[in-house]
Amino acid sequence: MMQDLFQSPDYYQLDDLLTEEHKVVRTATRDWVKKEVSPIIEDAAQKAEFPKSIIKGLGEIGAFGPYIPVEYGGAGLDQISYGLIMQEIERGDSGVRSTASVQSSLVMYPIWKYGNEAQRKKYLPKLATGEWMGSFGLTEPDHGSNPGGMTTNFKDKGDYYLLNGAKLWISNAPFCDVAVVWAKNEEGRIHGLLVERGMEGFTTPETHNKWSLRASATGELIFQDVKIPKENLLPGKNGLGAPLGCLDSARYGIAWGAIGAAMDCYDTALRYAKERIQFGKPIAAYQLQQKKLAEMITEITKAQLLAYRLGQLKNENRATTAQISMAKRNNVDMAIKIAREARQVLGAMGITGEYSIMRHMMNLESVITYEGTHDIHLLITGMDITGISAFK
Ligand code: TGC
Ligand code: FAD
Repeated sequence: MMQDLFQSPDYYQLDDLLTEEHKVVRTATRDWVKKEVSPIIEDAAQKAEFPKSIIKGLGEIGAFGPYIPVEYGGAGLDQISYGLIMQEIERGDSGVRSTASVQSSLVMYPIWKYGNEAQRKKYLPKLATGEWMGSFGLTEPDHGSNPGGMTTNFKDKGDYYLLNGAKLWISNAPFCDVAVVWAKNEEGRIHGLLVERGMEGFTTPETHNKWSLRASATGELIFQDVKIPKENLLPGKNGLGAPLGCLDSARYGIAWGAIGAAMDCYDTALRYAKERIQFGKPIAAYQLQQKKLAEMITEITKAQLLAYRLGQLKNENRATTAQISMAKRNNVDMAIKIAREARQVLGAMGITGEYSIMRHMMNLESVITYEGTHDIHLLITGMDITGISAFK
């Protein structure tokens, strides 16, 4: 079993900026990850299985809906606490953070923001404990970066809606109890529908043979003439802006989460470099290895500052989509580069499951693709600063 020796880097004394509540939340999550995730995650990834045994614990530490009000079962925390929880969970594994992100920002968030009171009361408390698990269906086989082109659709049949179509690459799909599904009505307007497991014509086959996010279950959502009760439509917002609003919240969490993965790679590489002797000296004594480690801690520190400031703006409801997009892009790119460098510091040992680095590196290939690819985020910044969309 892998021993978790993680020590968190804090080169610019960012802890001074955190409140006592932030630190308590972070410590509780870090301790839980060391106890419940680190001992099992390598095995789960090797077997390509999502470890369902941790769902209850994720609910208990407040990882499902950290910022959702307490009256709906959430933890009622601020955005920086939410970020710190995502950082600590992704320090363990991006796939586990994915499960928490999807549940919180892509399932609970739209029900909280766009749902009515009956929907909030029915779904949110059960989602907060993990008694029910959710998924978010936006991407389709032919519409990934361009979700506005989706073809999944529903027709008003008087007593119910009839849903047809398919979603692909959906985290948590194979075991979700409820899916937030984005589909077009007969006028071509996008709406969110709550589709529950057991509804006739709704299936969720798992996607196999992934080399990335192996400890997270990914699948399809297939709808063949599914009858959706009318009370399952989210009434509060429609149009592409509705799912994109959820992505703002999830991308913010990823900007923090990626720091966790990078910290784990850096910390592992630093410890290894100080212990590994070659040519009579620890490899940490050689300039080329020091350059790698010095660049890693510099990039982590810059990413921490970006995430912290974004958290302040989020707390004040002032963070823009473009600011969130920049942090997601920068921090995931930073993490994937650190993972690649850190793996080299470990030489051959770096390719084994004895250390977490290769798993982080492979996971981050999904993280740099989902929630908007690196290129799409570059174009979002490009559009923001020039005023010209280069998407179409
Ligand atoms: P565009 O014309 O820019 O916008 C369409 C309408 O939406 C409005 N809008 C927003 N509203 C609220 N919040 C936002 N963040 C918004 N961004 C845009 C916009 O004002 C407009 O409104 P209206 O009234 O004028 O119609 O849309 P576009 O078709 O040009 O596309 C823009 C683009 C490419 C940036 C966008 O579609 C995009 O972000 N594409 C990337 C797709 C993506 O990120 N998919 C993620 C799927 S979910 C996922 O990956 C989960 S992984 C989770 C895990 O496991 O952790
Ligand atoms: P494409 O859109 O086909 O893009 C292919 C390439 O073309 C990319 O490099 C892209 O940057 C580039 N490209 C596309 N358009 C442009 C352009 N206009 N200009 C320049 N370059 C462009 N989706 C969900 O809805 N829910 C989920 O829970 C979910 N979970 C996921 C889990 C995993 C493990 C993965 C891998 C994906 C998940 N996704 C999910 C889907 C994810 O959001 C999409 O994969 C992503 O949005 C990219 O879409 P695509 O894969 O179809 O790539």
